[in-house]
Amino acid sequence: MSIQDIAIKPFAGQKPGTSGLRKKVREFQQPGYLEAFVQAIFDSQPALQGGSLVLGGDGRFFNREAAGIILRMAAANGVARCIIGSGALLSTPAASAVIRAHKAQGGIILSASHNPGGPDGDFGVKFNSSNGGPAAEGVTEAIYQATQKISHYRILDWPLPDLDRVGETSLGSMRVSVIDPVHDHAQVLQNLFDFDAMHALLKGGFRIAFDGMHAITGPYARRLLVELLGAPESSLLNCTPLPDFGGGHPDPNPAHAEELTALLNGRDAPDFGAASDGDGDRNMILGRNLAVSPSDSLAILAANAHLVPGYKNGLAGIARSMPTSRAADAVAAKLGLPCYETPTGWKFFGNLLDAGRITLCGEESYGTGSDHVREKDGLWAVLFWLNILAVRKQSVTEIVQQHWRQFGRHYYSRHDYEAVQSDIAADCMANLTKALPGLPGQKIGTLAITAADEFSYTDPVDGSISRNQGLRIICGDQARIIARLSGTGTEGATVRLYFEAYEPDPAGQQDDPQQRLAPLIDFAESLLGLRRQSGRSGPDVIT
Ligand code: VG1
Ligand code: CO
Repeated sequence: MSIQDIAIKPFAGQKPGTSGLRKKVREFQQPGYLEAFVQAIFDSQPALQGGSLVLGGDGRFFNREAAGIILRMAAANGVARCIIGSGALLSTPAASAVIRAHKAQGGIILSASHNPGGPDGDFGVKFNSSNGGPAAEGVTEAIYQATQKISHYRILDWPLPDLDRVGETSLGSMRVSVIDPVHDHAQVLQNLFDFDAMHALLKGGFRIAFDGMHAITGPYARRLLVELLGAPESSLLNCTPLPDFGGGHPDPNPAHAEELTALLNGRDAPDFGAASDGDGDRNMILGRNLAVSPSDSLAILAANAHLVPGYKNGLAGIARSMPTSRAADAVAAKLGLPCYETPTGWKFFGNLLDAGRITLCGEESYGTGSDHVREKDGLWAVLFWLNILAVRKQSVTEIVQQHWRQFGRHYYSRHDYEAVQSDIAADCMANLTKALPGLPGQKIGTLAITAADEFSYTDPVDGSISRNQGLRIICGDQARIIARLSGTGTEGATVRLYFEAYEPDPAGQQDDPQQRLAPLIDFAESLLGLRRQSGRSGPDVIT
């Protein structure tokens, strides 16, 4: 058994983005590429030496090989114990739960989340800190700095233990605990929700459909929904994890979860539908003929949290990412709760959660979560909805429409222009940036623009400042347009445009969102020139 010190060049890969380092599988497979990034984690996080590291991924192509390399590197870098999900699997929220349950010093999650997998698809590596959450910006920066001066990586030259059998084993002097990937996470969820009430709901004939999109959530959904809540096995769609996700795009939205959406819109539809993404942190909630907007979902969970055992004593506060609609703000105002607006990406919720300032948080990109872990959590949201449905005994549609009547409706849509030529995307964003100072006072139809700026965020807990977090055009409480560049794409640039319009009057709440938002959509194009310059007739994905 020997520790090898292998020479490598400083890392030329780009900085980690919104959620870890995400690249094509082929880039990660280049000799020394994964190793350089992982060595930079060990070099910049000294607490891992002599400490515990959690490891697991979403099962995509290259997951197992990467886990093997990281295990052997962990052993060579002095990690005392590695806790790994059997089969090298862990969903992102489960990894967060495991880090917290075992008081580990950190975790490495192998996932490119909702990006497609397979040999031609994407791979990713995320580092989570000891609170269970995504590395804060300072930690990411330290890892990045370490990649720039790296000269060697350390790896143990020794065969791996059996990672498929749950139990204690070792690799060199490192203890290896192979755990059931579902157990710790299921335990946390069982402490939050009324499983008896949900069991009774399903027993009473309430039908559900859960789409695992051939990604990591299959085993989690089977344990929670079938084994613990008694849903029939037929409620599970695409719940066998596959390395290429069955060729699909594991992004739970009506565009990519077509099969489930068609099921809920068809004859004899189930009462409730849900889907999760590649790594299990996102959720989409469907009723019959209704896709709940993720921004509305956050607001509805907040307004109904008192019905759920884990939140019955009330919420400390709510946070949403800046592009997420202000539906949650309306609920916070009604409940007298603080409401925080953070930049896109879950890492910005971490300090607020750790400081006890918020209990619930969410993003427009189908992410919702709470202080139970430090990641967004797909199955948590599914159970939260089922618990509310079990108590209120109404349909998803009734609950959503009643919410709009009470709080007003925030029409919402996100338009994604994917893999745009980088210089064109930059040019369009520059057009908008230039226009911003002249916008206040102008009108979009009847809406008066009250402010236009580039969003920057000062963390209320540690005072750190994050600039360039998106361009905003604000029409008071009435409407907003937001534009930002994605930090998770792996080809060209992805431009995201977000549109929101508020309608307090119940008589005006039944329109189609695209129609209602059309003046905002046209106005954005007039400033950006994105369709014109990219030669596209419209967005690639509308959610
Ligand atoms: C996207 C979403 C963002 C989310 C991030 C990671 O980032 O917009 O809300 O936090 O993905 O989600 P971007 O920079 O492409 O807009 V996941 O499910 O990849 O961990
Ligand atoms: Co994800």
